[in-house]
Amino acid sequence: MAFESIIATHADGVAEITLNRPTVLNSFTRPMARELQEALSAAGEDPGVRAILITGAGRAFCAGQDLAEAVPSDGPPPPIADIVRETYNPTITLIRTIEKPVIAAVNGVAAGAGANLAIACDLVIAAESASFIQAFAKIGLVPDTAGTYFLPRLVGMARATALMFLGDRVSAADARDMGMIWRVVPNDLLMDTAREVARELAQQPTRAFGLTKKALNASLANDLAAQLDVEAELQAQAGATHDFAEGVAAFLEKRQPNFGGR
Ligand code: T3D
Repeated sequence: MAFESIIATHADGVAEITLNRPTVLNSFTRPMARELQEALSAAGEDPGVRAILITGAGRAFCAGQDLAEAVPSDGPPPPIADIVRETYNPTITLIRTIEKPVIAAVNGVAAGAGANLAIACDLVIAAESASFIQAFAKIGLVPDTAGTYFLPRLVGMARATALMFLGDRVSAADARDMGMIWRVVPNDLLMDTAREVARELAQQPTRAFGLTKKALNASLANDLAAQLDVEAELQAQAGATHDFAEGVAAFLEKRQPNFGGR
């Protein structure tokens, strides 16, 4: 697929998507969002893709909304709710509903919608020099891109509120220590590490991962009884997969499983 604002490649069962507007720190325009959504949908539907990796070109991961698009110098601004509904909401919905692991490799600053795009991914690996900024209040906006959903659940209400009110830059190490992200690695190891994790996940039971995502999504809202029901229902589906049969056979035969993702 030919894109202008992203780069999309595919190797070893991993779709890699690079936000590619480095001169403006990969900030989001509506065309870039449409391309990202197209690439995510294609990766979600392609049975040859079993893990998805999102990163940024240049020194940033993503600086959120392109403010020149949001407030153009030569005309009226587009309705802000339309930007949120067209750019961010479908992107987050895709990331959370694609039944495959989605990994963010955060190579630099992730601000505003860029920070919340990262933390909506299943696994977040950041370079040591990366940082996360809830930049919205600094320009008089409310956090969007599901930040008000995920951040309090990841770091707790007290920290989420302070981060959103103060807009402080959080280092990768602090983000890891407060539970916002999974892992921090030296800058020069970021992409190798992220690709290795993605390739490893792409060899694993993809259907079980997809069902695990469903269970985790449901757990964010369910009470215990409802969640136990969800687990029983999803386990029935996992138990009917080829990968379950293969995993048990491999265990009993004392060999490594060869999961096909089915
Ligand atoms: O419609 C709506 O707005 C609703 C949707 C909202 C979602 C949101 O994401 S709102 C939050 C938008 N993002 C921000 O407010 C962050 C703005 N950027 C920054 O605060 C800083 O750039 C950073 C802290 C991220 C990085 O700072 P620094 O010093 O490393 O880089 P810089 O010099 O500020 O930026 C480098 C270039 O990128 C610069 O352009 P220039 O001077 O070289 O021509 C800068 O203008 C450009 N840039 C950075 N962020 C954006 C941007 N251009 C457009 N939009 C941006 N968000």
